[in-house]
Amino acid sequence: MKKLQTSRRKLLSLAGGLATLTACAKKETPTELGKPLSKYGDRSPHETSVRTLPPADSPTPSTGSSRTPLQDSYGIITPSSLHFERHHSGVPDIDPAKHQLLLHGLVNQPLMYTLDDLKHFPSVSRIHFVECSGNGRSEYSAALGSTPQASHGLASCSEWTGVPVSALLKEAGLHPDAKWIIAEGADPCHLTRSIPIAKIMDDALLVYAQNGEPLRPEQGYPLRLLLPGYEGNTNIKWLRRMMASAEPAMTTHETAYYTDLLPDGKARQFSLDLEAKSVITRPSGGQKLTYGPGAYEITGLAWSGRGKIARVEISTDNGKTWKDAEMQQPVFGKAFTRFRLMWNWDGQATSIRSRATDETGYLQPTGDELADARGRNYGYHNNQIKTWFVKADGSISHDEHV
Ligand SMILES: Nc1nc2c(c(=O)[nH]1)N[C@H]1C(S)=C(S)[C@@H](COP(=O)(O)O)O[C@H]1N2
Ligand SMILES: [Mo]
Repeated sequence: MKKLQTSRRKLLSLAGGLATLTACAKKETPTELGKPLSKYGDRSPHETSVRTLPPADSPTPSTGSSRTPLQDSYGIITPSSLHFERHHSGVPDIDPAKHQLLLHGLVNQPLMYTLDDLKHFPSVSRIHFVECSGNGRSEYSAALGSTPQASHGLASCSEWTGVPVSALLKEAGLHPDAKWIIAEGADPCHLTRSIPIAKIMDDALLVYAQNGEPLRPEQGYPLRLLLPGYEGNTNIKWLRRMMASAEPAMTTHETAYYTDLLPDGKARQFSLDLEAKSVITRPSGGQKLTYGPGAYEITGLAWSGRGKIARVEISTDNGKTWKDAEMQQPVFGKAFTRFRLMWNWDGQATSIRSRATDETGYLQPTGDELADARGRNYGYHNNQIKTWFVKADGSISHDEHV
């Protein structure tokens, strides 16, 4: 910040500026004009925040994930162009006019829906996060995530528009023996997951729009299953089939993957609800407190798959004491919640961290608490408290020693 001086000379030049503006308004002095109107907007060329990609020489470029730059985000909505991606066999190119959804199995009347059929139903719009169960995996290992993007970037939050799945099931007539819905994607790997019927009837949505426009191809265009608060993998993109069944299908993605090996050697299956989590996004790893000792806003994101965030606390003294952060209102259930707290940095080395409590009373665990319960299995569903280390020179790192 530069200090501005109000001198007589400044005031005179200000007056000169005003005269020029008035002249411009009168079109007396044609100057170089700006760019004309455009049909579809783009961000300023000065903005460079992007998703991180796997190495360019990956032998399997159609599988993998890209991460949202959470450290650059404002508020709670992720721009669609920066929503994280996780594809198991690439993004299919689907013609919405030809796409259909089959609903069959334990129903009285199997049905086939076009996109137009689905848009004919009363619609709902809801704000929810999507998070991959692999998000936070870095925190199990010694190579901790060095920025919010690296540690927590497999999570994003959008406004989704579509139809409650329950509306379709009412139309098809669900058989009393139906306890699961087996949902299948139209991508080459036909990703398939079994979803408990209670979840489907509670708040499952078939979404065709994201942040006010049709879904992005990367997010499942033209149709996706959106299961608020459930692990990302179950949110089947490019959805083409739902089969009502008495039993889960035991597919690859609910047996070989996305299960949690526990310390006693058994594996936990169907870890569907994502537990409360938070991360400070600014100031965070890779950034610097460039204004020296003084006041800084600490801000970040918290979310829970079990409902609303009830409280976010921040510690700026290595976890010794905690202060309540302010939460941006309104707070939505199973959505990103933006939190903020003013902090007066005294110029000493310290560490900062946040912890979230959700409306069920569940408190985000420390790394040690998580390891006691689950072991250090380098697997999925890591929601431990994330710490950023601040050095006396103001630089911030994910690691005390770096
Ligand atoms: N059909 C299909 N659905 C899918 C996937 C996929 O590869 N194919 N990936 C899943 C995984 S593992 C995650 S984490 C989320 C990612 O959603 P996004 O790419 O919109 O962020 O979609 C899920 N749904
Ligand atoms: Mo995932």
